Amino acid sequence: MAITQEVQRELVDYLLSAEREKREVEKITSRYPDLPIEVAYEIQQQLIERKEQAGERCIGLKLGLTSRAKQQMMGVHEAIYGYLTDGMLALEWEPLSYSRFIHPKAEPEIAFMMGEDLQGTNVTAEDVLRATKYVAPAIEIIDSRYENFRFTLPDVVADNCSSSAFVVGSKWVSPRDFDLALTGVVMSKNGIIQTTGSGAAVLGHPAASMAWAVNKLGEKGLGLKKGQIVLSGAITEAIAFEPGDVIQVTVDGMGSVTFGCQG
Ligand code: OOG
Ligand code: MG
Repeated sequence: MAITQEVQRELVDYLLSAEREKREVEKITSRYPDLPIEVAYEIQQQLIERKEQAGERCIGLKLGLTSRAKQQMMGVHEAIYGYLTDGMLALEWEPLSYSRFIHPKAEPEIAFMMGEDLQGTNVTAEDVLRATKYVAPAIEIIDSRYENFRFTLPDVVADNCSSSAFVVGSKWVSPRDFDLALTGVVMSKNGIIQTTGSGAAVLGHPAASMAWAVNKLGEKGLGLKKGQIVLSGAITEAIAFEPGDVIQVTVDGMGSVTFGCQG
């Protein structure tokens, strides 16, 4: 079935209403099995524009499925990117209400804050590090709008890569003080360690993962802007949580970031 502009608009409405009404929906490739990945990125773009029209502001980018653990968990074999808005930014000292989610999961990430604009199609990890002002530990909360978190690559791209919320630690440090590939990461729930990993899990180095995304954006004439935040991709698999749980991510040399979930 052809994916006309009208169908794209319908799919954006379908995903936005699932998010608003906090219910999971059937993945869109069940109806449109041949949805091309390029069209999925167009749907994602329209979805973000709709959020902007509703008053949200785009504040950065997120990478997804950059680690083998995540690719295996989700049954896909390619990285993806989506957008972060101010409506997704959660604060460490403010408990997150479970009622805003469908079936959320937390994952440990390293956040980058851009010190300069960065755009191009031959951008390297070194270029990314030069353009980065700070890095910090982060927790991304993903909440796919699809039933049981089951999707193909075009589905998850259209759904803005399951983006829902994120928390960034308050200690920001220079990326030049670390070898981010070797930096160890530990995620715990209620004080019990759940997953461990190191930055190398993310396409060899979190900055390499960012370079991949910048080059993808570059092909479309887009790039990162100074002051934007980028989540460089989950370093381990994601874990589910419930009201009453406290999730903490500690990154070697960068301290911790924590959030608590309430009912
Ligand atoms: C897709 C989003 C993945 C990451 O860091 O790998 C992601 C999903 O797993 O639902 O944000
Ligand atoms: Mg993520």
